[in-house]
Amino acid sequence: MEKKVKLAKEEHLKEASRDLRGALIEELKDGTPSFTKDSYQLLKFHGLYQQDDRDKRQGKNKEYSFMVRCRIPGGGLSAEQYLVHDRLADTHANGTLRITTRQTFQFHGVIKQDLSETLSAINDQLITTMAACGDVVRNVMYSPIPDVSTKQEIVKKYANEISDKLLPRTKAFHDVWLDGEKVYSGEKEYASVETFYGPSYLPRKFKIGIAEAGDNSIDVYTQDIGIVALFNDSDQLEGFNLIAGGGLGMHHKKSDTFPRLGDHLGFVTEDKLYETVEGIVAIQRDHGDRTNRKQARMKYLIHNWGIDKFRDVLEERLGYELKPFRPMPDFELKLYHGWHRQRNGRWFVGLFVENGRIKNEGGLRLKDGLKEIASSIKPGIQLTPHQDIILTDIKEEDREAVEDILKQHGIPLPESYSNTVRFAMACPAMPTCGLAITESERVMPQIIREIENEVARIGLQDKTITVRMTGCPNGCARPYVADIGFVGQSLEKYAIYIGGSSSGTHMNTKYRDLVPFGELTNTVRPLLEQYKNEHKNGETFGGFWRRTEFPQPNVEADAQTK
Ligand code: SRM
Ligand code: SF4
Repeated sequence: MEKKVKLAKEEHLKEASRDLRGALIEELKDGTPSFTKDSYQLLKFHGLYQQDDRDKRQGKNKEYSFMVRCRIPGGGLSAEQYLVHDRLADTHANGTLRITTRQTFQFHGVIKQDLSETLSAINDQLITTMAACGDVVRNVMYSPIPDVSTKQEIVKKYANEISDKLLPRTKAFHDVWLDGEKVYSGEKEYASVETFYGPSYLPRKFKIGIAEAGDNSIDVYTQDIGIVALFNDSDQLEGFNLIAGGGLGMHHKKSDTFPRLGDHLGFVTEDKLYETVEGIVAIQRDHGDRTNRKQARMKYLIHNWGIDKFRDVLEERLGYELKPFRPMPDFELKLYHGWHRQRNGRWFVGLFVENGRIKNEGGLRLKDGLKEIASSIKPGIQLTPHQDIILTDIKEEDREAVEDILKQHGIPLPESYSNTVRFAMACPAMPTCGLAITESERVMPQIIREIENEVARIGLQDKTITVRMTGCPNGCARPYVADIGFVGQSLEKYAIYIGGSSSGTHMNTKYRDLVPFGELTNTVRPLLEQYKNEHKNGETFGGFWRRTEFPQPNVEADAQTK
């Protein structure tokens, strides 16, 4: 007898939702500040998370608002599109724009009544929020190298193609947010229009990124599918190496959940890229775990099957064999900060945005400065996977004006920040993220400056030591590939991970559990000192700690701090 499979409840919800409509139209108009639990799940596919300000919680009373996430493949947008985001941040959100680790914008604090206006204003700019979240292929990333070579155009072209082709076909977004008239609840039969995804979409979120060989800014090994574009010496495209099965989310107490780097799957030429990518997503669609969402990412399928079986199943589905994975140049984490000349003679300038938050605070009026540059100079805008912004296509004669506007708004060029600060990232966490256990973005400026002081005192300021913090183990700022990762574990306490690599090829390992916030710098200080004294020539901090045994904890001192 065939064993009955008990699907996760979200599977039934997706299937019954008539391609992601559910009761969204009715609930949008019901005069309440929030949506029901079922609609909350469907909203994600539309790029929305129902949140509440956790600073303002009083017992069970919550002040609801929404996080709105855009889908901007590779983070490229025009000055006009930028200005609409800038305006909406003030009129409908909390006055800030948040650049995410997947190269897009998030708004926080949008109230239910303003959702339709916000989404239609974004939509008018030919940007969607559809499929920015949910169990689908999300924002496709690519190396954000502005127009310095033909390589960039190729990477961009394929990222856009993959993003467009794997966008859900449903018109639900239009019906709910732009039209709002049609009500489907009376309809008995509904035939899904999702020819690829089907009515239940994917078992879980799915992430794809394309890197240019040698550039690991997208953390290519952490993607469900990491694609590496390979070029010959004359900058002609040879094809793509495929890496599959990366993903970082985990739970502190569930050992069957873990972060994982992708495996080398094979090489394809450009004519086969899309078909192969679609084949991989289809395997996850058909074989991914739909019974347990904690095991539903493709990384667990690949972990359980092994990459060889996965490749066999893929090749059988495709009807052709993948070529062997090709050797690649070493990866490097590139930030593209400062001024650089483009191929067309124009300039781009990469600016540091602390933890991705574009805002005005004290003397640093980043939001106003960027707005003025976007209005008067009209550069291209490129968001980066490191939560930064690059202004592109600036004419030689406009460079001075850009510099003047930056100065007038107290915006320093990235050179005036230390390596420690520039290479740090933190996720939003409190007060908006419902899953946060600890603070992250709000406390990172303090902790990173403490570490910056230590790094300078010890004499390591010329080294690149990446520090990343998250408010829970889900890994949104990719802390498990950082040299030093701080991961929220319990109230104001963090697990510390040491030994990742900015080239993305190594994960770190846990060094300490439950370190109080106030002890984070003290706990990593001896590791910085030992690295300074004992590392070999050219060895990175992460590399040193991967070959060196961690010092034993000082049990007495630890007991006093916990
Ligand atoms: Fe994330 C959930 C923020 C990149 C793994 N992530 C969330 C939510 C939506 C919380 C929730 O589900 O209620 C967070 C919203 C917080 C807020 O208030 O804004 C959130 N994730 C973010 C962003 C904004 C962090 C940032 O600092 O920029 C990033 C938005 C990316 C985007 O534009 O699409 C973000 N999240 C990531 C990454 C990094 C990446 O994709 O390169 C990861 C690790 C890679 C991966 O997916 O494995 C990541 N986020 C998660 C997970 C764990 C998934 C898992 O497999 O277990 C969750 C929780 C979940 O899905 O259940 C999550
Ligand atoms: Fe929220 Fe955790 Fe992601 Fe941080 S890592 S944004 S706390 S889900």
